[in-house]
Amino acid sequence: MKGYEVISSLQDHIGENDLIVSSNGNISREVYHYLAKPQVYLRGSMGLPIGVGLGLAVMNPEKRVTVITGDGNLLMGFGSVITAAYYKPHNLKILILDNSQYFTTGGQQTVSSAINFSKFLESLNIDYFQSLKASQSILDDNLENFLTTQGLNILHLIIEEGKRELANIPWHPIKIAENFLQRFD
Ligand SMILES: Cc1ncc(C[n+]2csc(CCOP(=O)(O)OP(=O)(O)O)c2C)c(N)n1
Repeated sequence: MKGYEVISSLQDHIGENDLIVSSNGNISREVYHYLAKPQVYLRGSMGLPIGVGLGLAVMNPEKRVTVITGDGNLLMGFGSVITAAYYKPHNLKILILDNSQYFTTGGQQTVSSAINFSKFLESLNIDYFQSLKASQSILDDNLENFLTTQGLNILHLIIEEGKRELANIPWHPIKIAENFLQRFD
């Protein structure tokens, strides 16, 4: 299953109360094209989505914040997983879309396969954690639990390569922020 298929499946599970933060590159493009707008589409620097999502979750306890991150972004900002685990906001969900590569920049291999996610996250006492190969039945069985279980939740999904021809987000980062902030009016 491809990342954009996972992302478009999320649309059936989210509403006005959901804030989405997506990692830069292809994943932000997919979130822009396949989920309700506006969300926080990170562009430019890698490594930031979990830190941004943690801040949003802490400041907006009545909202549900879902971070959608590639494995490359996760690896670049791994410290933020530990910070999130320390504060354990009840409303933060982290969806890792792991294609074992930096797809956006041409498919260079990442080292995500070096991580034993279960063992690593066990030490952090994450409230909900699953590591699975993405498929429709896996999503049917796990997505709702992942999103609705109270606590800091992590769903690690192995995915196939995404769509290369997706158009870039037509909004400058300042416009992305302005559009997103209108949701708080
Ligand atoms: C700090 C930094 N280094 C490198 C890049 C170039 N770059 C943009 S997207 C990307 C790959 C992101 O990988 P991943 O998060 O796994 O998502 P995927 O592209 O596989 O969907 C890279 C290397 C960048 N934007 N920022």
